[in-house]
Amino acid sequence: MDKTFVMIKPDGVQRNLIGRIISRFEDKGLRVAAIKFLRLDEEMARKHYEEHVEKPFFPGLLEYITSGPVVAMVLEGRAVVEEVRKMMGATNPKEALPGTIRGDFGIEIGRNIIHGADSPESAQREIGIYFGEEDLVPYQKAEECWLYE
Ligand code: D4T
Repeated sequence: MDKTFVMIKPDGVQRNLIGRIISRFEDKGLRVAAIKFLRLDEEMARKHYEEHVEKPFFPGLLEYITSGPVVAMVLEGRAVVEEVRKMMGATNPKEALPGTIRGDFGIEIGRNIIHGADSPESAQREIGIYFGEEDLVPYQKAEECWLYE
């Protein structure tokens, strides 16, 4: 099964969206393979956003992402990277369509509620930042024969 990395950001936690966001993924038929509640320190945030450290928005992003606890998780499913990106909506909630997580719950880019890996390669890298091999629990759900042909 394909894997992706997803994080409910500090605003998602503060705004009581953990349950509703995870429910959307469960409703879609995606499987939680690992989950962790934690607060990022500066070192982790720099590692996570290594491609953005030189960008002008990075100081604000760093302050935001370390400002409170987050929920980090690994989700599994067929083409899960792409499916989760569709469900999250555009990076800027202003442009995200209704029906997407950012479109339904967010207003500004600096408070965009959720992160999801943008490719299988990024997913693998990001999973490695937050989880060890032993944290990923392999299992099957009974409903899978009704989700996949
Ligand atoms: P993340 O990585 O948070 O899922 O967002 P995306 O993958 O959808 O978007 P991204 O990597 O381009 O941006 C990372 C992160 O930086 C914030 N950001 C981005 C910002 O505050 N201002 C900006 O102008 C941009 C481009 C939002 C997401």
